[in-house]
Amino acid sequence: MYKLIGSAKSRAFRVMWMLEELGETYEQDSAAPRSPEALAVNPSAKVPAFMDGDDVIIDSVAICQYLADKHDRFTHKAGTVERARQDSFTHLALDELDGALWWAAKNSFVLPEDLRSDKAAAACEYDYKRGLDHLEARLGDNQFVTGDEFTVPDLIIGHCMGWGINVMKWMPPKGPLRDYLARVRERPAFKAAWAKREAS
Ligand SMILES: N[C@@H](CCC(=O)N[C@@H](CS)C(=O)NCC(=O)O)C(=O)O
Repeated sequence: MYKLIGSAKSRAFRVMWMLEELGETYEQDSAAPRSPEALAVNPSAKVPAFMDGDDVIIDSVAICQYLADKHDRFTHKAGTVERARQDSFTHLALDELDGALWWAAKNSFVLPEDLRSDKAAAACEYDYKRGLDHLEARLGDNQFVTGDEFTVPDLIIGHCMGWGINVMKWMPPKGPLRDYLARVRERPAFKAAWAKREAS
């Protein structure tokens, strides 16, 4: 049995979505970030963490990629050029989207108040939108980032863009990027995970 530690309103949602894609059952402890439950499995007390039996894996992307590799779905094989291209989209999602979203969040409610900057939100929005431009250029006419197949970075990008729209009100431009996001979020597994999030 898999166990996910972290609430649906955190990056644990990415893992919930991946588990729905795979049709795997799991137990969930909706532990908050920095809670004693999170600290028990992760020295930084960040969530999500994930347990496969007695083994603990930390970090949403590491967990999603682990599950994709283990079940041989939603990923290209390690050691192929396709996988390198796939991983490069995962890093685009982390560097250019998650990074900007997280720095804005840190300056809004995570960092101690005296270390927050008023200009951070505007700088992060600027940087995030550059990231979207790069994504749009690299996506081209593809259905999903690596072609016709949905892979791990589509899930991470889909989560980040949802966070951008719902929390920060950073809208993607109309056209290919919005169509891409709609395609990613139309997936039954996304909808099932979202329903669990809303019920939580
Ligand atoms: N790269 C990590 C980031 C984990 C992370 O920062 N999670 C947030 C909640 S979404 C957290 O636990 N924050 C608490 C903190 O920063 O102290 C991942 O993707 O899992």
